[in-house]
Amino acid sequence: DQNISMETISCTDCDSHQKFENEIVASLKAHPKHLLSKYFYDQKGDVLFQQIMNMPEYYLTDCEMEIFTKKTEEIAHAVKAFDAPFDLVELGAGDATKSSHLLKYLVTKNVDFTYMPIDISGNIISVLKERFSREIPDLDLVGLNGEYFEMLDKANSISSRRKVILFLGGNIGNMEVEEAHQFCHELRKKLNPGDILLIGFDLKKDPDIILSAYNDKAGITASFNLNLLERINNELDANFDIGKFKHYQTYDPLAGACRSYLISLEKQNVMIGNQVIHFSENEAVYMEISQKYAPEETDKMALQNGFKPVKHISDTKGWFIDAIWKV
Ligand code: AVJ
Repeated sequence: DQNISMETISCTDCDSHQKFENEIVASLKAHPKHLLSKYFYDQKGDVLFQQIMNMPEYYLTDCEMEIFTKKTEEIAHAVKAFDAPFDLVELGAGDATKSSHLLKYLVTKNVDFTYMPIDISGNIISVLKERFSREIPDLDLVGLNGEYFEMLDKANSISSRRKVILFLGGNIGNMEVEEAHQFCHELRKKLNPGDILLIGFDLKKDPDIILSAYNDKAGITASFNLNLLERINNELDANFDIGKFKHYQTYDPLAGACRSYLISLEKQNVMIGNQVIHFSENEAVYMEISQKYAPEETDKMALQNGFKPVKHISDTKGWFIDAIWKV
């Protein structure tokens, strides 16, 4: 990589084949069987997720896109972008379509900042760097390829500037509520007074609207879930027959929990390397939670974990909020 203002730092073991294998085998030997949704994002998974974001049913991206396009200036002021030079760290940046609006705005306003996208997918980081080197050539960018906290430590070690953290897309929804609290607590410990978190929450709403977003007619979400079995076949010498599993989605309006499963259509054995995993007929593999929140619940989450909730920036439908939390 020639461009020093666009380097990428990779973690030591995020691409570790061994860690992937250990976690996959352990989660399929656990009771109940489950898989970790962070592993959805290989090259094909990245493409499928982009297709999900483009589906008419998947309102989350549209809502947050509306916030980032129509309320760019409000966001910039809320994160105190004009006060002093800072690092803009994005957790799970993906293709950064939403944040690109903020980035372009800040570059246009000559704000002194470094954009530090963190993503577990090395593939998406290189896609992003390639695109931004053309679209926002004046952007100072350091790609961080790895898991959130390890890479946040990296970000703190290479720069002591004030941090503004972006955690968009309702990514926090991929944690159980208890885990999300734990996550915010850990995140708070890595931040300093003056730092700001902008965190996206998908809100509780008409259950039919939520369920359709994860149970699309075209079956893209199904392919997205099934793709992890293909990834395991490709990377771990496994022999899942993808046709012998179906995607099953639920939404519990009381808990706000939207969950996906893969159901084994028959009694079967699957090999992963030399390990046998037995599935009974109709056995479920729990894949992912997409947790929905009430606005008050997000304020409580902030307060209980050492943040001060400052404001909610919402779309016009009131379906999604980007919450501003101060340290
Ligand atoms: C990446 C967590 C925002 O849970 O809505 C979309 C992932 N999974 N469809 C979500 C996802 C199935 C998505 N997030």
